Amino acid sequence: MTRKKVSEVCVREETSPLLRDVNMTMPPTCSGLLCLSLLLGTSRLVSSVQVVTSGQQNISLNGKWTLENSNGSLSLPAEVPGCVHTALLKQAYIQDPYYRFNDVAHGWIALDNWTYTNTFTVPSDMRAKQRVMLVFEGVDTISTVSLNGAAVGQTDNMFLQYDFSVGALLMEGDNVLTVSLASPVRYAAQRSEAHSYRVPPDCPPEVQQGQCHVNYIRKEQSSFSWDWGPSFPTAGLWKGVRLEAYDVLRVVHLATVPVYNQTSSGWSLRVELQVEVAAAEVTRGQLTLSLPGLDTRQTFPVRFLPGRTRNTYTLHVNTSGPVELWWPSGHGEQPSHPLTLQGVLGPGLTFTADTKVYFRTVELVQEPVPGSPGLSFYFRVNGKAVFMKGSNWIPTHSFQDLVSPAGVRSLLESAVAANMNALRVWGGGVYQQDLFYSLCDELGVMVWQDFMFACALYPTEEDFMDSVREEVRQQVRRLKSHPSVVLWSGNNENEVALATNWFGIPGPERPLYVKDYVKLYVDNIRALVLEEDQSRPFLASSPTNGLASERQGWVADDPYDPRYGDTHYYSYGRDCWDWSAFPRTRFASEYGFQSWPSFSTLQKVSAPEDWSWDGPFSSHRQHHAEGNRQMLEQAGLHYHLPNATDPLRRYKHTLYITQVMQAQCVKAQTEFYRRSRSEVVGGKGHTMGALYWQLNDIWQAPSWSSIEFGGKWKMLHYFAQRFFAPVLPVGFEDGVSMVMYAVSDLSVDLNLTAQVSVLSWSRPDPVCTLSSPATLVRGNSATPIFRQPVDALLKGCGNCTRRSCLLAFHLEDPHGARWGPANHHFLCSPRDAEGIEAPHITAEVRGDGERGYTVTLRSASVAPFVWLDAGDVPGRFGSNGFLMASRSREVGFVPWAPTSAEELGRALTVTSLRDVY
Ligand code: BMA
Repeated sequence: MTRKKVSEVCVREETSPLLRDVNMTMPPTCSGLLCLSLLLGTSRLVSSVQVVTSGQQNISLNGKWTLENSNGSLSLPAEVPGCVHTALLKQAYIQDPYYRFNDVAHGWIALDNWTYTNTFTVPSDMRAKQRVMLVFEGVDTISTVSLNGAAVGQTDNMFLQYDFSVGALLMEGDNVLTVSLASPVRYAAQRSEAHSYRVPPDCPPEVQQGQCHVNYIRKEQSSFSWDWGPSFPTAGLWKGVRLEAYDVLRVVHLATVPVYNQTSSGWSLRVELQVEVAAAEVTRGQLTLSLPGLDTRQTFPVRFLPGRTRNTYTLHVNTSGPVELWWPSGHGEQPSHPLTLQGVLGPGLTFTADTKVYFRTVELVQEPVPGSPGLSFYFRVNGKAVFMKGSNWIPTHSFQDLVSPAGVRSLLESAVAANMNALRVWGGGVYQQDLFYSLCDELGVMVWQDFMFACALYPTEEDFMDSVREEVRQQVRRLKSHPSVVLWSGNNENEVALATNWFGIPGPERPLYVKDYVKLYVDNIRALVLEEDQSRPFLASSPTNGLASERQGWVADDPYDPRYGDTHYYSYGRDCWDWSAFPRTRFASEYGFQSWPSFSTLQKVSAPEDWSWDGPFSSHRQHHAEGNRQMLEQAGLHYHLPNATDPLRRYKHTLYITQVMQAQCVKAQTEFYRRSRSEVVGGKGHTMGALYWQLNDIWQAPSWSSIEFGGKWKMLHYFAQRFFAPVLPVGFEDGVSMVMYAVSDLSVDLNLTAQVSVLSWSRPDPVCTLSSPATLVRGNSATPIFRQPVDALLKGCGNCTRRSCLLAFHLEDPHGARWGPANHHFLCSPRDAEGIEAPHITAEVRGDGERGYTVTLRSASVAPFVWLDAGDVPGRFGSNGFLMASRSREVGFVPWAPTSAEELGRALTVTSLRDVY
């Protein structure tokens, strides 16, 4: 066994100026990433770490509390973790907040103040401990905490864990703990009023039916409403509460960060152990770190100073053998390496920790691009350029206590099933729970992590900044062990809000706001991130020009410049089939189109009188001004709009057509970005990322999501599975020519031909077929593979015209093996197509719970956008929303809950484009 040099660094932590006599620790939900146990004691979780401290005693204060409003007219039991809304719901004081118009009807809840009370006893041996800490893993948001009538402290940031030292206040017998929560809406209004100048926006657009001044409160920004979400300004104890009593020390936090040394080609592991020592003297002992799989082990002395200290140990990894690296999904495996910590701290106090470590490097590459005036913008993982494919993640529920682990897992698995390798945790929501990041580690999902600031300017007075600084420290420490997190990003769209003056700030006042912007994101957030974690890149905003924005004082003239950084691009009015309208960007981190969720999802929160496109429910749920009109206008460019005489049928068809429009629009845009990865045209291109807006929903409403509230895939998600495939044929028209590219995210080179079938709309057999010469398609490239004038192509093929025929194509190697999914190209809008017949598709369901289910479809003619909907039967189809160009087709169905062929058959509906008019 080789012994390597180990270094130890001990840094005394400054107590946050935010709260006196209050220490802050990490939100302690265990993810299994790191499991530390101090033997012979009580187990507890410290930021993904399971800790057992000898002599330490913990009492959970989760469970039943009581809840009262300000005038005492309401008093009810309330579950912790939880919030006022869910407590009221559980006790049947209110109806389902998501039902119909209840978001507005329940608006009074957020205007009142609420007090949570818990009465508990503490054993005498626990009270006798040197220190007893009252730990709140998360308080939403503005509160005063009292124990037995004495003030303990205050909270003002939902994203912090609060630790209060309460030993002296505990009594024999009943102890009464109260948390008095102020109305978040009134608090935000007061803060805004007290501020010496306006910090816009004041209020959200009226269509969102939301609350004002959310930027003044450190709370989920979308909880005051968003353009896809309701206004539920929650209040509550949204994470766990407990007492921790100890005599010697407690572990506050443990993090591991692998560091690669380019010069020596070696790895070291930074192990950070934050401890709190109760005694007035130094606690000494020994710590052994070992990576058994990598033949690496070292013991060294430890000295923990009194108070809270952060101790860093650098373990040099023995690299005589290979270190298996963590890769993003599609680029390799995600191997973890067990790490053991063994500590001995004086007589009787020992601890062990079993954790997982993943090794990978990540860089954000911004360097000159040959033939282009700008800079590149792409992620290099383990030295390899990786095209980021994925979407943006928003809060999965308005009430965080109702977010289930199964729901999080289902969404992440759905992302990977759709060939995504990246998600951006968007800055208007919440830092996700540990489980989210652990699953991303395991699944190979790269996380672009925003800090929680979005679409607004922010105040920068001292108490606000103190709170933000603590938030950044805690969140970075909590998340930095995760290989999935590849980027810290300061905010969502706040650079562009300033640059393009969204809020109408008069010219002379602009410097004041720019100064605030730089103070918040650069002088504070960025500085802290660099101090806490240099193992991954930091970006101040999204969209941004990156280094070019920095050179312009962090606010670029045009942060949307496609030659630098990332872009967000939305255009609802322009024809989305016209790819020339899309920005040829370095990196598309947001773009998208709205659609409505399926009928089965809406039915749960609506009444029959709501089931019409023009009714009050449809406009109530639409929080994006003119959204419903825009969807149908965009759809109307290419499809006949539904015209059934039966109102319910027409309504359902309208929901369907919005999903067709959305899927096809996002497909067109994503294929453009993917095929632009290898070329620079007019100085633009070299696109290395496509993260469409947005993955998931917060409630049952129209939005940009590809997955509905509840987990059901929209048509877009099935499209994403194809348009994000590792190898993909992309077809488009360039001037007079039909062009095809082969896009490959594989590392190997391929020799491929495009196999093209010209189909007639009127019958399911190819009119003719042709193939391109074999072309070398390099790994990680987009390569032109086929080009022919459309006229010539059609002329050589029977009586085909643009209106009567369409193209289907796929990629093949010289051995006839197919690479990637089939694709197709419409030569005219389906609206104008000649010969589309009603396909009269029939469906037959076979199978059982063990083998899964198969749906056999039979069609009389070519049918575009064939949509199978299993209603309320949860699960997903093997393929959906497809072009049916054969007389029969089998489609698999994977149920997510027990069902039967009969049940699935009863629930199943099949719709295709020709069925809606
Ligand atoms: C971007 C996002 C979100 C918004 C979306 C759709 O601005 O960052 O704020 O929901 O576009 O409008």
